[in-house]
Amino acid sequence: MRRVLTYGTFDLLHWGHIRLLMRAKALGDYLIVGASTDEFAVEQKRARRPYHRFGTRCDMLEAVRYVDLVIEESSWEQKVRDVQRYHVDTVVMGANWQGSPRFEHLREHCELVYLPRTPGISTSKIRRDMLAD
Ligand code: C2G
Repeated sequence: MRRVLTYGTFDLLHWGHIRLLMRAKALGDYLIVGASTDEFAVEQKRARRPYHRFGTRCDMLEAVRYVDLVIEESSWEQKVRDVQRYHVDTVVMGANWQGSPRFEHLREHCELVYLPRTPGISTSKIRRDMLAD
């Protein structure tokens, strides 16, 4: 069984997120999603906290047909441990992370795949568009 792992905040879950999860699942048989805690989301984006709290974002991810397990993402350092603990074959991230030292070191432990982002949609665009209405 090929096990795939991806990370994200997945706030205001949208089509770009769903397409990422769909394509990540297609790379294996079991998809694990590391969802950022509210604190980690603020720390790594240096922005306001997510609209949906961590618990809600986890519940929404668990309702997505491609997702088999949701785990907490609370630090950058946890990723090697996650790969080992969950026997992950492939880590998948959107191409905005391409070449990032936050992920490149994982190549020593598993396959690393970057997928093209879905153009024209993002959580921040949704926020902006809602304000403009
Ligand atoms: N994504 C995408 N297309 C979009 C928007 C997002 O493919 N239009 C992808 C991102 O590239 C990411 C995933 O969906 O792989 C989740 O996106 P975010 O919630 O914005 O997460 P991000 O801030 O990229 O990850 O360890 C990483 C952190 O959790 C933050």
